[in-house]
Amino acid sequence: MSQNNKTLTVVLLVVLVIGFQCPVQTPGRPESKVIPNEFHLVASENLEYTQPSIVYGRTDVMTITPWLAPVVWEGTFNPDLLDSIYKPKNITIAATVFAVGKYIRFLKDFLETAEQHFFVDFTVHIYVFTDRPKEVPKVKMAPGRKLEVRSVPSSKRWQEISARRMELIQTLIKEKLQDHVDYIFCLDVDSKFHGRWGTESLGGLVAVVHPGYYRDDRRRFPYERRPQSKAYVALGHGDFYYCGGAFGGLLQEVYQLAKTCRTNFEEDAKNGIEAAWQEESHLNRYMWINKPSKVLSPEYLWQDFKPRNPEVGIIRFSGVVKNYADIRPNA
Ligand code: UD2
Repeated sequence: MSQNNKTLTVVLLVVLVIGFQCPVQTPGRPESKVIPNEFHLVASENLEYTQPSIVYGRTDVMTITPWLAPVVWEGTFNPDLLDSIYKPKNITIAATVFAVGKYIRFLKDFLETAEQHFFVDFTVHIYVFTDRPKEVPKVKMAPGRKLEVRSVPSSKRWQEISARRMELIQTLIKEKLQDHVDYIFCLDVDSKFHGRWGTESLGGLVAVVHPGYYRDDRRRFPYERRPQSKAYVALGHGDFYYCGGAFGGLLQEVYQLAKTCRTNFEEDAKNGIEAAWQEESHLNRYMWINKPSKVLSPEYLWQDFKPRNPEVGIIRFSGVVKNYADIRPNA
């Protein structure tokens, strides 16, 4: 080996060693906020908590998926332990909610109950998308929590309002959140919080199992069944049926999801097709291929008109009963 080659080899080795020691950083983000947030779980040595059992646990429900993602139910986690792990990380959680047209009437309850139950004592930024900014209610928020209103045009079709959310979420992440938000949840406005929704829900890509179909055979799931749609899932495929009304995770993961669902939705539109349940169908196709790293049980999005099933320990977030004919711009 020539002297020049030796020098080159040494330089390459030094670069490699330094490269392995430094965490991979997203441009423009401080080092403390990089992905280790998700993987490096440091507990305090002073915290006392109930001994976890390796042999006893919930047996009435699935608590881990076949791809080894946790399924979060009441009784599967210790909230104090999780909070003590995530608190020092100083994370910021964003939430998006759309209140277009008459759906503005649901916003007050959503915001007030979020104050009581959604990531209490954490830094939370709520982004409200509406065509009626003047009607956004004033809700007192705790220190560290804030609300931002973003104007969007009204629409004559509810399907369009629901489906355009992916595009607006993608743009919000790209233009506004990249540098200061760690996790994001995208939630339906016609819902209220009734119980804790906190650090146990954090994960890379987070999906919520739909309360309406979780006991059904997957052939009965309302996936998009036409092969010409980009949301297509064939009979006999799929894992769970997930909600369009609640999903989230790390910013980068939700960005990918929103971008893919938006592109696929637009491609379908060009071909004159609208998936059975708009963005919910595209989300279900995405989550089938890109498995969520954490699955939230239907405790995280119940429906008020349904009596609580015995396996649901607590209803944390639930859709209110609504008269579609009265609130939607079209039938
Ligand atoms: C389901 C999903 C919803 C969406 C929809 C299919 C759940 C609980 N809900 O609910 O997320 O996937 O199917 O398109 O999984 N919106 C407005 N103004 C309107 C209409 C809708 O702001 O005029 C927003 C609002 O945030 C609402 C959301 O879009 O919560 C979904 O619309 P929806 O509640 O009417 O849809 P729904 O009940 O069929």
